[in-house]
Amino acid sequence: MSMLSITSSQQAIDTEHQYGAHNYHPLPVVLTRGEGVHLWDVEGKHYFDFLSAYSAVNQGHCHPRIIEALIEQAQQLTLTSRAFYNDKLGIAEKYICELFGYDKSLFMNSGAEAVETAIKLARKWGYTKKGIAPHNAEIIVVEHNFHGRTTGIISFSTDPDSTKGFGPYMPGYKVIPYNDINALEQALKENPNVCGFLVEPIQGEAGVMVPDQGYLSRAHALCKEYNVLLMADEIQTGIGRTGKLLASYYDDVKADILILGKALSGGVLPVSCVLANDDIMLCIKPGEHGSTFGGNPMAAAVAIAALEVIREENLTENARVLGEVFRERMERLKAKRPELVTLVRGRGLLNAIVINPTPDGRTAWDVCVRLMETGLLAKPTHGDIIRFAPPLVITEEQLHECCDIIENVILNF
Ligand code: IF1
Repeated sequence: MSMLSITSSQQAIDTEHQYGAHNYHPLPVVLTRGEGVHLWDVEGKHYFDFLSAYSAVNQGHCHPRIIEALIEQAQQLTLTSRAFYNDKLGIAEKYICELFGYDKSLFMNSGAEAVETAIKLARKWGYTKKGIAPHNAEIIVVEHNFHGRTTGIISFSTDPDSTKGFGPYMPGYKVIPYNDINALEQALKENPNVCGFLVEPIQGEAGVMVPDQGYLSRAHALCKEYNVLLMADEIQTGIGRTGKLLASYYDDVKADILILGKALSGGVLPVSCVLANDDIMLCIKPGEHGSTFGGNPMAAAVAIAALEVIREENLTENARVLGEVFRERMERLKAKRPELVTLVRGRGLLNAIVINPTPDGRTAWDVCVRLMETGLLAKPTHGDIIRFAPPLVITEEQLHECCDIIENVILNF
């Protein structure tokens, strides 16, 4: 069997169309190389990456420190399974526990796996520590949540595209409005079987929905009052993306269960992690949870390097400062085309603009196609929202160059 070689973008698109599931509708661009904020397609055309693989590439594409850690470990030991110890996992566990201030960590692979782990952990804690009757634990979630795509997680999604046709659904969830502290209090008051409140500190997929200042801290206070675990899904908002190491820190909140993924590996391989203190984490006993690749030595080595890069290159602070610059530029652009750009919102370098469809029916998708044609890659979410999330290594000069591209497209749209 001869190895196919891709020599044109169209050939790649056609090959994927024939042999790949049609579970995505990508922008028609075929990337072959990435470095920092830069991407190049098969024909050699350059793009600025303004999606960062949904905030998995905070450290920039192919960061040399992370790639070096990957290569070095890959030539030594890649996988032992957890049937045995390896000499890297303990180092990564200690590093991440001390960085985020928890007693224990549990490494998994995908973000969804980490969310499922957190759900099992909260339920286990509910039964063994809170005394909830078996099989009666409830977890409160919010409207427009996105926590992954397993059948368990979509059971509490409010997005028909994520749920329809995939039933039956897992019971044990209560959906309330986001950013509505009264709704949370009501849900906690009326149900003694609640073990957890699972929430994104800023909703990414919903369109970078930033809650009121104090929402998360008041939610945490209510969770404490009703003996319920606050479970922060920081898979997209964490690791410097929003201008603080965790978006929870905007409210000075330290969640009872912290869920990380994506940039935990700098986009090099799937690494996720759940953090909690002993009274929660030790509710899961040996043999009760795990995965083949979870906590493998390569993931451990890459995770340490990915977190060190965030700290040593001050990427969180860069995200905070340049996020202000970006939103200021977008607000000025909105003032020039208020009928097209109706809203700008975000924190750090997780931002979004809302695009009003034009009278002739052109939408955010068409804006993103124009951006692609002019060398910047971003993708719309939910039809009218364009998320802008460049790697946190972006310089102010590059940011202004990208804002010029966005401005040029919008003003001529
Ligand atoms: C896709 C969305 C973003 C996440 C949060 C858990 C997960 C994600 C807050 C699950 C993953 C990814 C999934 C990816 C696109 C992207 C996404 F559009 F799907 F919703 F970012 F907003 N919690 N988000 O954002 O992590 O299992 O994917 O590692 O499904 O196309 P995962």
